[in-house]
Amino acid sequence: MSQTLFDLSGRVALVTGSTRGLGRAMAEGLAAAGARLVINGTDAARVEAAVREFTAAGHAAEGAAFDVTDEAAVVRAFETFDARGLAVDILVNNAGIQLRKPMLELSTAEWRKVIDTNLTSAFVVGREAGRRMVARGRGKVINIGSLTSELARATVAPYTVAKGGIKMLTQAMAAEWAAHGVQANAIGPGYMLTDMNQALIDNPAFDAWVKARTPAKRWGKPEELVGVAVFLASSASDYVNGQIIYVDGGMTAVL
Ligand code: GCO
Repeated sequence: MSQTLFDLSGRVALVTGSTRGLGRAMAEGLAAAGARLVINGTDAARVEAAVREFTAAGHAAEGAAFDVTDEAAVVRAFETFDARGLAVDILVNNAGIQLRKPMLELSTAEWRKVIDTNLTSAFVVGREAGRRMVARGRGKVINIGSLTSELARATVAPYTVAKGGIKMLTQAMAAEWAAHGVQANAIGPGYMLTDMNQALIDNPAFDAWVKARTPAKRWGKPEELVGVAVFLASSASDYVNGQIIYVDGGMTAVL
């Protein structure tokens, strides 16, 4: 099997929300596989710091600080890429937030903020990247789902609905773009050791529940998403479309 299948040399990858957590780990993995990285986040200083760290590690990287929920900023960012001749070959729609509160206590504004950040943004950024990929006849979109793309958990309703939507958005992208050489797929991380989950990790009852409920009997590490991310970003997945791959220690497979 030729290594070039997984080689991302000459490809440009934009990972939204890639200054830390899962986004950072996937960005580092795509860079190690040869891709030029466009690091994104809302905090320009944090983005520049990450770019310096990638460059110091010998990776090709640049920053694009924009808020994925700000449509005008997203459109401007892609126009800037066009003006600079930067073709985004790989898009990882990773940016997201969590909000844990029972639905009966949730305001509509809170609901909308989670849906906008975790779902609508994947459509808006996906549309701008997809438009250019379709025109070029090739491209890769990787949307970040969740266990909650399949299963609900109390207190995280808008996140669950958004991640369920991510699964179907991925299939919708495949339905419309596959014929134009674009592969849209998703990754469903399980319970990963990230800042977003720190409150759960630090909660002994929740920690014990995750370790008991997960067939692998442990939390996942962000870098354990890299293999699937590189596969879905590379030629190795050229006939894979509209799929979601769970990296969850078996949690969605076993009762
Ligand atoms: C939660 C967690 C989860 C994880 C992840 C699991 O509150 O249950 O935040 O949603 O972050 O999405 O797949």
